[in-house]
Amino acid sequence: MTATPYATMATVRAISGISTSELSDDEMSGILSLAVGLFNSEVNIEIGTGMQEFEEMEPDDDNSAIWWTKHYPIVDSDGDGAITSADISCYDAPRREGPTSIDVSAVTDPKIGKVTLAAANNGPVYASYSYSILPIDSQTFISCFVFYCAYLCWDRLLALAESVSMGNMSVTRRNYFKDRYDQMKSKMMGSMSFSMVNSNIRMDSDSDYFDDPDAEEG
Ligand SMILES: [Ca+2]
Repeated sequence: MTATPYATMATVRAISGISTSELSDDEMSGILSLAVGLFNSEVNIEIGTGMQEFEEMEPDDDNSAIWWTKHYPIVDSDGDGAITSADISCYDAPRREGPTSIDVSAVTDPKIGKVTLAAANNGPVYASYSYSILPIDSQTFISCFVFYCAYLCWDRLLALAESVSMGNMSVTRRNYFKDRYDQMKSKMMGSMSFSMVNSNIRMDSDSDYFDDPDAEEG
């Protein structure tokens, strides 16, 4: 695997400055696979991932095999590093009515909640899945994930030689990307609060609320 749902290995190498001689592609790809699951659970705990169970899906206007989730982006809920049909379950009825599973062909576009069933279906269709409250293609989200990957990769490298001694002098190497990740996460949380406030109230041109200078940034 050279790509995660959120960023490519090339991006992580470019930001972290870690070459293939320090961490091979195989080693880095193992860390990135793990990073997706860990990052999702961090986002889940600290920022907010919602879970829907047996939510009624919306039909597509043109294609009866295509159904749409009401919440999106759909996330990688089984933590295997990819968003696939394994990350959503579809049924022909709500739970209380003893539903039967409907086969899913693909999560065609997780960012907009587009799902393709294995066969045409006249509905209704119900779905259980997890989604992110944050837009997973926003620059802040992607940057946060890339810094998280860089942090994990550098942890792996520094674990081999975190402190170097020469005679009486000892030099400790520090994982700078942990700080960058924490900063970006704070920024992401700040922008989420902003969008939640923004979606719940009507803006007033006289209001100075949105000029609040300490909204985030660290
Ligand atoms: Ca998955």
